[in-house]
Amino acid sequence: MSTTAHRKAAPGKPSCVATVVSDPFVYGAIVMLASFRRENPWFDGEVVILHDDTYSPLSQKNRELIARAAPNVRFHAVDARRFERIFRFAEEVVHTPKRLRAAFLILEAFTLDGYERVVTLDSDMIVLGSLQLLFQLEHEFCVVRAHDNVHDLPLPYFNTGTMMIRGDMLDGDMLETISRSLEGITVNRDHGKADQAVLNVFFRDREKTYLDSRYNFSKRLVPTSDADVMKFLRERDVRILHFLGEKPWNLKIKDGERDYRRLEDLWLKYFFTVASADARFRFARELIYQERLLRDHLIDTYASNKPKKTLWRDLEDQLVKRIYEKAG
Ligand SMILES: [Mn+2]
Repeated sequence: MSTTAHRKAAPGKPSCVATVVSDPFVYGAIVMLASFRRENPWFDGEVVILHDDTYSPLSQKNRELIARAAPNVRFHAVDARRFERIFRFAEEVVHTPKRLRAAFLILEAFTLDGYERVVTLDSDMIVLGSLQLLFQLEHEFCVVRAHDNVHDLPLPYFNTGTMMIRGDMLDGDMLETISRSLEGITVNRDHGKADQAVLNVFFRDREKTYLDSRYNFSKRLVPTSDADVMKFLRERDVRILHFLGEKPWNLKIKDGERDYRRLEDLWLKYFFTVASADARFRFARELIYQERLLRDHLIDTYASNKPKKTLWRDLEDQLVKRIYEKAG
């Protein structure tokens, strides 16, 4: 038995929660971390915040806000050079746009072998109940299947919003292992984009255990007709609500989704209950900034008769550019 393997088997190694946070996701992270803490007061492990100055920058101010939502927090800067081959695969084979590179940083969670297990959660989630099960299961890799909400059918791939990683799947060399496994691979099925595509390819022939959908419940599965969304979620014992697609802390610029206002109200209510005065102030300023950007673009578009599609693209570009500018 190698020393690494021996260290792995040693009892008493702690568990952690890991998540990727960049500046635009800080409001989401505050809600996710505060709700996790509220529903899981028994958890005394660390929260590992994965970030990177190039692809997922996190300002000092935002780190302070996060530390307030999760006291036992550790900021872990990722070495993005180790992701080069994964980026290349994603961009050339599954055609993931470059701007989604931040999403890949969650793969770093597989390398955190100083822990007995790592539970990863997206920062666009609200934790609504106990996640104790995720800290008890003895499998090596657990995820929730993606769901086709149009046909109400489970899909043949998983969503990476909630993952439980332990045993052999938790290894300092996992980025190398994943990179190597992608060489020469072609993809003939849609697994989604970014980290999700990469992990679904990697786990194609590897063992995985599916968790009940309550541990990663898509907002798209909540009917808009239901008057009381909280009642709907409670009846299904939903433990994690996932805001896939458009985020509740962003103004809706695309209008491309159905109306999730009631679910977003839930998120807003949560945010204003748990966030510090400082975070609430910054959030208000952020909304004003977005509003102004949207207004200026609307005026510009209608004055010049640009198509609506151009408006969305310009707005997205500008928001993304702002994220990168902050890094420099
Ligand atoms: Mn997500």
